[in-house]
Order: sequence, then structure tokens, then C-alpha cells
Amino acid sequence: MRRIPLALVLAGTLALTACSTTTTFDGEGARSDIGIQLFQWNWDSIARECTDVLGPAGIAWVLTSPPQEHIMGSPWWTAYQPVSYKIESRLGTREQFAAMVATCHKAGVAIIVDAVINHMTGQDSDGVGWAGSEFGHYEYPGIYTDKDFHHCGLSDSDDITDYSSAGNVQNCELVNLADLATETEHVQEEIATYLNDLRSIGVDGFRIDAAKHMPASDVAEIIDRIDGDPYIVQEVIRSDGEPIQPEDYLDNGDVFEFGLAYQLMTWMKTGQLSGIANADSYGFAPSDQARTFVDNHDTERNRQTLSYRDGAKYQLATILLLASDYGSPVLYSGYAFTINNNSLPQDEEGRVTDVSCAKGSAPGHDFEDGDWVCQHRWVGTLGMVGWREAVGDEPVQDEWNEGDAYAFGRGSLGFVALNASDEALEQRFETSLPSGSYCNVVAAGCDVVEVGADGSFTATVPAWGAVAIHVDARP
Ligand code: ARE
Ligand code: CA
Repeated sequence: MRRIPLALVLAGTLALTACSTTTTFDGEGARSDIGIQLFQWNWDSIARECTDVLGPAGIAWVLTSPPQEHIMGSPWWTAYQPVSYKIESRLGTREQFAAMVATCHKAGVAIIVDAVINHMTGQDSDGVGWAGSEFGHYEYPGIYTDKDFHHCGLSDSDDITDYSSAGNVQNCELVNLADLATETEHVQEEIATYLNDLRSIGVDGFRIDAAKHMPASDVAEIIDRIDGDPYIVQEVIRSDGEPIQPEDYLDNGDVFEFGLAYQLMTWMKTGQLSGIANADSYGFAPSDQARTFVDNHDTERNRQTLSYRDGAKYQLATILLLASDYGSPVLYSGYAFTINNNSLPQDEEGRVTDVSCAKGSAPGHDFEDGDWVCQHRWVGTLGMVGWREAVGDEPVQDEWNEGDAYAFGRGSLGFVALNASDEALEQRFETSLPSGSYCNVVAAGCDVVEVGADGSFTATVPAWGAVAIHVDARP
């Protein structure tokens, strides 16, 4: 496991006061390699969460939703249709955004921004954006005119129709979104100006949205124009048989490994949790460049992965993700919905309202549409954040695998046992841990586990549950 970079705890604060654009993200100060996507959380709420929960827990960074001006409308996905690069959105003003960056840095948490740079809007008629900017489908006054867009001519609508053709995927329009000519000097410069503006506010890195839809070399040229050395993680969805794969983008930075997210759902169904020990054999991205996750905002909607709806199974997959030495994990936290397009909690003007976690949120809770799920605060998840921090880079060892259950240790610092079945499991486990009393960190309070002189312990692992202990959590 790699410790991910976060320089800014001190450096970032200094850079802010010096108005420098060169905050770096080189690892100093981060207590873990864990990121979290706070989907559609407004800036004030993220700031508060950094101070109250994420900083104290040792989370390295937050991935925010896109911060730029977007089209009007109530669905969440308006955020993915840029109208201009003003930092002014339903999630907050530029001032609120800057205050969030400063507050999170103070709490030791870096800020990674979702950068929507492949396209502008998908609106066929003219309109006015959230911050008052006028626009047409291929006209963004002061930024882009028609010549700055691709009109691929490969399909009737100029929309993407064929994922088996790289030219179609990269030069046509993703769901009618006006496709920027990212190979041109002007477009690269406009995008870089936007990203450097965010850098000047202290932003530490970027998720490159829809990276698959831009040649890796275009992405590289854009990154070259960014000040300093921001952290980069790219969205290149792995799908069999497509000509464009995440591996093509590794020279630019990290990639989200969708393959693992899909596999986690499969393993939870088949009970073959031990598959994760051989993650490398599945043809995933190299561990040190893979950003792993159980779900994100797209997959919880298209149901290609587990999500909060899966309750205990989802919690168990998160425990496995955090315990694994493959990749670096990104947690996810969003709001409950029934229909994909369900609006998010907002006021009458469309501003996203402050997050307040659903009362009683826990695996299996009956959420109502619009409830903030706050799954990252679940006991099992926070417990495993501490577990991962405690075991550091120690290797996987002392593996035990029987039926739908799987257990392993990380060196002599931590041990976890997972049970993917409907029956509780009473079992003796052999570990390399020093003898003594430990707390089961995935249970509320301190459920004591006694490790004997020979390193073994006996415990009951709940159905669809786990027992996890580490040297830094003792009664
Ligand atoms: C909305 C409406 C559309 C409308 C459009 C324009 O839903 O009906 O045509 O607006 O008016 C998000 C939403 C979209 C939304 C869009 C813009 O999900 O519904 O469109 O915002 O508001 C592909 C891409 C991948 C992309 C997914 C969704 O490769 O990059 O599709 N994911 C990112 C974000 C999304 C976001 C966008 C990109 C756009 O995470 O949230 O869209 O900025 C195979 C392929 C994949 C492909 C997948 C789905 O698996 O391998 O590459 O993913 O199919 O088609
Ligand atoms: Ca494109």
C-alpha cells in the first residue's frame, strides 16, 4: 500500500497566505492513503465534516463535486454541464469554496476537485447559467466559440454511438454534451486557466471527469499547463472489448479501478472474498496507481456495484476494501434516492442545502429519498479507517478461508475476519498479533477480543459481518 501524498497541512496554509499557486501534494502529513467522495455536499458542509470527522479520522482527501458554473435545473447532473469556469455553483460561492479549502487544510485534509473538462453543456437551446452567464450549445462568450468544439460527423446526431471506436468515443458527444477540441492550444489554455484558478485557491488535485473521452496525450498536455504538481486521478471506466483502457492513462496519474468495484459485488454474491488477495491476477491497474472503491455516484445509480441499499453487504465490502493491500481506497457518501434523476436536497432557489446526516443511519436503515446517508460515518467504516492507518504497509498474511468466510492479518499489527453468509460463524483464528485484549473496531463500543499467547483468538463473526482488531485499539 502506498501512502498518498498530502503536503499541504502546513505547506498549503503557507501557500495560501503567500497567494502561491504551487501547493504540492507530496505526502507529508497524511495519516492514511484514504480519500472520500462527498457527492453533492455543499462547501460549508464539507468544511464542517473536515473539522469534525475527516481530519480526526485521518482521511487524506475529499473529492468534491464540480465547482464551476453550470446549467440551471434541479437534477444533480446539472453540475456536469459547465457554462463557464466561474467558481460559483449550487454548492456555494467562490468565498465559501475558498473557506472550505482553508478549513479542510487546517484539519489536515486535502481537496481534490472533480474537473469537467471534456465538454460544456448538452443543451440544444440557448440559456443562462447559475452565475448569470449566457451560453449557447457551442457558444460560451469570452471562453469558447463553435470552432473550439468537435463535430465528429461519425453519427447522425454527432453523439457517441460506438464504444468500440476510439475516434467515436473521443470526438463525438457524450450524451449530447458539446465536445471540446481538447487537442487545441486555445482549449487547453482555457482549461488550464480554470484549473490554475483552483490551484490558486489551494486545491490539491483533480479527478479528470470523462478522461476516456479525451486522448491520453491531450490530458497530458493539459496537466503540463497546471501549476505545481497536483494529484491526478482519472475516470476511465474499464469495459471489456473497448479500445481505450485505464492503462493508457497511467503516465498522467492514477486511475479509478472500476474492475475491482464490479468484482466486489460479485464476491459478495459468491462468497469468494479471498479473490481480493489475488487482485493483480484480474488484470487491474497496478496497485500503486489504482484508486479502489465500492461505489460512486454513477454506479450507485446504474446498479453496477453495491451501494448503501445493500446494507450489511455494502458495509462488509467496504471493510474488505479498507483491509486490502491492493490499491488506495476512496470512500463514497451521498444521498438516498429512488429514481436516478431524483433531485437533491435544495432550497427554493436551487441551492443545495446543508448536510445533516439521517438520524439512525446504519447498514440496513430505511432511508427516505433525500436523506443524507453518511455511510462514511458507519461504525464499521470509521473503525476500518483506523485499522488501515494502524497496519500501514504491512503485508497480508495468516490467511484463512473457508466457505463464505475469509480472514487475514496485516503483519503483526492487525487482523480481520469477514463472514459473507446468513449464518453467524464461531471460529478460532490464528494471528501474528501480540497476546492481549483488543477492541473489535467494527462493532460499536469496545467489544473485547482476547488474543492468547499463541496469537490465536476465538470469536463469533456475525452473519454478513466482521471482526477486526489492531494494535492501536485496546480496551
Ligand atoms: C444528462 C442527461 C442526458 C442528456 C445530457 C445532456 O441524463 O439524457 O443527454 O444531460 O443534456 C452525468 C450524468 C448524465 C448527464 C450528464 C450531464 O450521468 O446522465 O446527462 O452528467 O449532465 C460514460 C463515460 C463516463 C461517464 C458515464 C456517465 O465514459 O465518463 O458515461 N461518467 C462521468 C460522470 C457522470 C457525468 C459525466 C461523466 C458527464 O461520472 O456523472 O454524467 O460529465 C460503458 C462505457 C463507459 C460509459 C458507460 C455509460 O460502460 O465503458 O465509458 O461511461 O458505458 O454509458
Ligand atoms: Ca472528447
